[in-house]
Amino acid sequence: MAPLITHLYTADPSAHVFEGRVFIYPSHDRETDIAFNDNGDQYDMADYHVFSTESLDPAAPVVDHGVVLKTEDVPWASKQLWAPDAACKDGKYFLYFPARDKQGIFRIGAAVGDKPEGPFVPDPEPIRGSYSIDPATFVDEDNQAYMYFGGLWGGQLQCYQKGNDVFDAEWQGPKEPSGPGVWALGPRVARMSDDMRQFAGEVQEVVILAPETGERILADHHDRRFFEAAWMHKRNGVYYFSYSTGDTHYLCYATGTSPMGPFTYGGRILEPVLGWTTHHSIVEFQSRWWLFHHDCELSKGVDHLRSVKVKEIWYDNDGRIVTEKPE
Ligand code: FUB
Repeated sequence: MAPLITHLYTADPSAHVFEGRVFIYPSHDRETDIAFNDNGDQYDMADYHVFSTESLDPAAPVVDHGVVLKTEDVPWASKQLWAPDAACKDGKYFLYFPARDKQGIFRIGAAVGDKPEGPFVPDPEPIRGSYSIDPATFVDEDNQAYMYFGGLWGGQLQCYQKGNDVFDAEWQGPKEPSGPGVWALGPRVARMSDDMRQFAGEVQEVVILAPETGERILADHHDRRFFEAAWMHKRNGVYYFSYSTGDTHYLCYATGTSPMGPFTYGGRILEPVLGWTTHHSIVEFQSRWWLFHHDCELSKGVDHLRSVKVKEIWYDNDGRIVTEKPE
């Protein structure tokens, strides 16, 4: 299957339907001479483009709306504009993005615009109480918005085991909890304020349960534990929380009856693609469900030079997502 965008390297696609079109908010990958490591330093992105299309027919053109935000625009950011997301509420559009602050700690910023294609004006400070990476926003049917976030290793989620306000530098790098009976770290969720620019309540850990035991997924179960790339979608009243398992390279999902969780592991959405990372979004468009994701086929396997793709996904009669193979 051909990438959607070939004139740039793009990754981590967050897709939304705004104003009848599909808008894609991806990372913009670029060449770098930074040595590869398991901290992800080579993922050294410096700006965001927004893309849109009126059709997911493979022949339909995808419009590049150009640069909508860059590192220099963000007073608190130093580098590494990683996976973004966007939301619309009350006629305003919001771009959410992680970046390292001047101390090298990942925070999440909000930028505001009047149109889905931007431009977006960043707030001067990151969202208070935000940390780690990969924000994913979800506006529920009652208009309450939520932000899910977090990522292990280079994403620094493991540095907050002592609390939301305590960054434990000892845990920096490609580290995570392990050992018999140790629970996996969960992603984080917070309700958003009405103006969508701050958290409205406490940041909470999202609990993902193993269906066999009803207990939390264990840290050593790398084929199931949350690593990064949170996403939320709702179908037939069921909340689907989906994510990447990182070093085992699966996209998985878990379901629940509340946007705050708990969620019960449901299975795999996508088997491993070419490239280390896998990251996605799921959106309904014209009554069909679509998986946006990335792989490294265009760059012939260079892990940090990725390309966005889209494929249709299906659910069985019990609401289980049918596992897809990369194409
Ligand atoms: O693109 C940089 C990072 O790689 C993202 O934040 C992760 O989800 C992984 O895709």
